[in-house]
Amino acid sequence: MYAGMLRVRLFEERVRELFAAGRIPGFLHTSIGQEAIAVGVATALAPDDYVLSTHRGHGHLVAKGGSLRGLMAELYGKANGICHGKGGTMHIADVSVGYLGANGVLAAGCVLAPGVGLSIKHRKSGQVVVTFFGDGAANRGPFHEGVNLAALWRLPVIFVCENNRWASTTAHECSTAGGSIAARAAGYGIPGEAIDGNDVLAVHDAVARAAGRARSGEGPSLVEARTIRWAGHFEGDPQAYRSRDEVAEGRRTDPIARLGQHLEARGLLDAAHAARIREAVVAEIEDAVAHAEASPLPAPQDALTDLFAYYPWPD
Ligand SMILES: Cc1ncc(C[n+]2csc(CCOP(=O)(O)OP(=O)(O)O)c2C)c(N)n1
Repeated sequence: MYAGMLRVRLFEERVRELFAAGRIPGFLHTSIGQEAIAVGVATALAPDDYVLSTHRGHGHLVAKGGSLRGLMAELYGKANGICHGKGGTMHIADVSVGYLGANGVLAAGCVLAPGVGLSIKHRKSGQVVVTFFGDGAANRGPFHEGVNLAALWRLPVIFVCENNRWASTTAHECSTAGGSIAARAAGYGIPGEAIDGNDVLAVHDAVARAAGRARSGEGPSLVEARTIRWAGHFEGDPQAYRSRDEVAEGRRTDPIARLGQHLEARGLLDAAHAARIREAVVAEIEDAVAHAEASPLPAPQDALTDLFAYYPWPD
C-alpha cells in the first residue's frame, strides 16, 4: 500500500512537470492527496474485479495494476499508449486490468456500474464492480438512478464517492443538501458509510466489507471517502475560491506520510527501506517517461480505426 500510494503520487507529480513543460497535451486533472482511496479500493479487490473511473482517474488505473509505460505514452498521445494515443488523460481504458474506463461525464459511471453488475450476476462470476465519483457528481441524477437500480436488483456494485470538498470551484456545503452523501444510501435501503479517505487502511476495510456483501448476493454499498485534493481542479486552476490553509491541512493529513508513520511505529519500515522504495518507484516512472518520449505519434491513416464497434444485429 505504501509503495502503491507513492507510485500514484510520484507519477502524477512527474506528469504535472511534463504538462507544464509542454510534453503532455490536453487538459489535466490530478488526484494528488487522494491516493489512499485509489489504493485502499484496489487492494480490497481481486485482479479480475472491475472499476469505472472519472476525469481524475490516473491513480485508479495505476492502483488497479495498469502499466506506467502504457499510461504515460497515452498521456503523451503516442501510438504505444494504452488506447493508442486516442484516449488521453480523460478517456483511458485498460480492460486487461479491469479498468473499464475513465469518463469525462460526471456520474456516468454510476449508471454504467449497474450494467456491469448485471453482467456479473448473469455470468455468476463472483466479481464486483466499483464506480468512483466525486461529491459534485453525487448531486447529479445518474447517481440516484444507478444506486436505485443496483439496490433494487441487488447488483454487486460498490459506489465510492471521493469527497474532496470541491466540485470544481463549488464547495461541498454549497451544493450538497443534507451534508452527507453516505446518508443518501438509507433512502435506497443499502449500507452507507462515511470514512476518512486519507486513511488507506480504513478505505481498504470499508471496501472489503462492501465487496464481501456484494459477492454473497446482498447487493450494493455506498462508501463516502472524505479527502483533500492538493492541486487545482485542473492544471492551471488559480484556486481563487479556497484558502491556502486547506492545502496545508491536506499536507498535514498526507495519507502516505500517515501510513509511513504507522509502519515505522510497528517496525515494518525505516528510512533506508523507504528510500529504496522511492528509488524503485522513481526508476519505474523515468522508464515510463523515456518510453513515452521515444514512442511514435499515431499514424494519420489510423485516425479512424477503433472509433466504432459494429455488432452483428439479428435480422
Ligand atoms: C455532466 C457534466 N457536467 C459538468 C461537467 C464539468 N465538470 C467537470 S469536473 C466538474 C466538477 C466535478 O466535481 P466532483 O464530482 O466533486 O469531482 P472532482 O473534480 O472534485 O474530483 C465539473 C462540473 C462534466 N464534466 N460533466
